[in-house]
Amino acid sequence: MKIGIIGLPQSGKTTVFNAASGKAEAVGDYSKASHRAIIKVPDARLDKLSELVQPKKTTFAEIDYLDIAAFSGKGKQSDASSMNIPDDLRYSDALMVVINCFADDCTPERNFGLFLDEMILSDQVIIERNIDKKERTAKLTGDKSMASEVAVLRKCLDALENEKPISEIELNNDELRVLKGFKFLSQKPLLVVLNYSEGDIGSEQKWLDMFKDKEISGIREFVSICGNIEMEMAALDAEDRTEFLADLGIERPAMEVLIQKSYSLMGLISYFTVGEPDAHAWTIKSGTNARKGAGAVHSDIERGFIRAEVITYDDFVEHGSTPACKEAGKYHVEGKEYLIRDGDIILFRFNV
Ligand SMILES: Nc1nc2c(ncn2[C@@H]2O[C@H](COP(=O)(O)OP(=O)(O)OP(=O)(O)O)[C@@H](O)[C@H]2O)c(=O)[nH]1
Ligand SMILES: [Mg+2]
Repeated sequence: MKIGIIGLPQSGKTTVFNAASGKAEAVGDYSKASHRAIIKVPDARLDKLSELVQPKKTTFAEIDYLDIAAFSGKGKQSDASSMNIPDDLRYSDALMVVINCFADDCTPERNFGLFLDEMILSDQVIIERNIDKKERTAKLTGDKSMASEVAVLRKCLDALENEKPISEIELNNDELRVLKGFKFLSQKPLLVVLNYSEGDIGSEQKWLDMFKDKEISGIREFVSICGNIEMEMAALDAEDRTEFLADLGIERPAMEVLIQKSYSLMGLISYFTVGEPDAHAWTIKSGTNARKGAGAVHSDIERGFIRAEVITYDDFVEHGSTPACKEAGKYHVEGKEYLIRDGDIILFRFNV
């Protein structure tokens, strides 16, 4: 899963990137440098399965964090064509936007508005260009599908012109298919990180309250962290980290909070495959059926899907192994329409 960390200059993007990844990139140097880190998603269930099965290898889910300086903060005055939006950002599954809530003279609501404006503007420029092109082609060729694509783009353009991101438009599956290739920024789920100062530890709720009415479940969610402290803590090992944060009155490290929030924002769950060579966590959207979910492991398994053999996590831990679960009648054979649940342990049978 790819998450792009973005925001206005000097909002603390690299600080939050360090807090999320445990890296130690330079902050406060106005360099606007981009960074990348692939982190493992901690999962106590996979630790436990690995302990029981003793596989050769244990593979955790991964998050690919990209820290990218893409926005100017000039809002509508900026020239969108000069906006530097790297492809990496367009290919992100979600965006984490960092808002400065730490400076004495910070203006979080205004900055959030500026950021939304730029995101909307960048999509608007792409849509306008494409509508022109597609309309001309549709006229020349009489291509009906092209004309319906134009209609979908117009629907989006209307919303954008009214300052509404694409993520907030109701779109059916056909319409979503038309938009897929464009990788619009304002269509991506947004995790807004309110980056507050050390002095606000304990009273950080005020920042969340400030944005309470802007939260849209599954589309745009908010979380508050103290970037500076979390960055220092992320450099420690896990045990010391939890202890130090508890002393400060911070319940869970940002590293964990950001992962958990990203999963819930995108409606993601994990299932596991366990075997002698490898115990492996796979990430899928909640509500995915067994056949489609098998595609996380390999497209061949999805294509040649025969059945899924499923054990729940609790049953596996209780009985300790696949044969023991079979004996206890805790081994379920499911068809392609079975909806995978969080924590399922699955063996796919397939034929290609
Ligand atoms: N007090 C305080 N300062 C912070 C916090 N987070 C970031 N800063 C400061 O804000 C400045 C910018 O931080 P960076 O993380 O470099 O910001 P950035 O968004 O990556 O900056 P650019 O990449 O140049 O756009 C630094 O001087 C940080 O120390 C925080 O939680 N508390
Ligand atoms: Mg930076």
